[in-house]
Amino acid sequence: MYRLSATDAFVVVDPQNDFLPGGSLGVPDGNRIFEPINRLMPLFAYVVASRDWHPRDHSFFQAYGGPWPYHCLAGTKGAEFSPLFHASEVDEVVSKGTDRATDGYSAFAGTALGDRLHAHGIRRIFIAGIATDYCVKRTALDARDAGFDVVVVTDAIAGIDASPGDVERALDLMRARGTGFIDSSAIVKG
Ligand code: VGL
Ligand code: ZN
Repeated sequence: MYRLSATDAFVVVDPQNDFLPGGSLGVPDGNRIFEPINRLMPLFAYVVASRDWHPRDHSFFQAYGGPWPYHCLAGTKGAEFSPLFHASEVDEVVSKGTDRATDGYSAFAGTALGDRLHAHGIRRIFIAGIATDYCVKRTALDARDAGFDVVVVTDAIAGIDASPGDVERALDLMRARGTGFIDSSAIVKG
């Protein structure tokens, strides 16, 4: 059981149309994350949502030799938060992958998020969102490196698993770096 306090923040990674069914990089069962995410957001004093926000000439797109189809082009419908996501609960939106050379997997790399959370007195971060094996993983690892305690909400994440086992390996790596895991039902308001 985790009892929340003012030093806890909730970081929701990339709840965007392109990562959900119908999107260009849609995770088939992605929409199931919204019930726990929407239920948890009001319990936190500080809520962050990251968004993948790429220029069209991003070097990680297949058109430029990268691994990904076009997705989350800045300002497009695919980059918008899902209508299933209660975006009015968000205190801070962090855009990432905004320059063509950065993969943008982490909500911390090349953003002010770490400094801003430290400035807010945040010590522990709960993480949910998409995709477990990319942006959730990188965000959790960078949060650990930035000195935060990190807890991943297991029923509020969804993965791509392009190579079967990617999600399992991502969970193992996060665990090895000191990330905790919890079901949303065990998180309660302080
Ligand atoms: C992501 C692939 C490419 C993610 C972003 O949000 O996990 N995955 N860009
Ligand atoms: Zn991306």
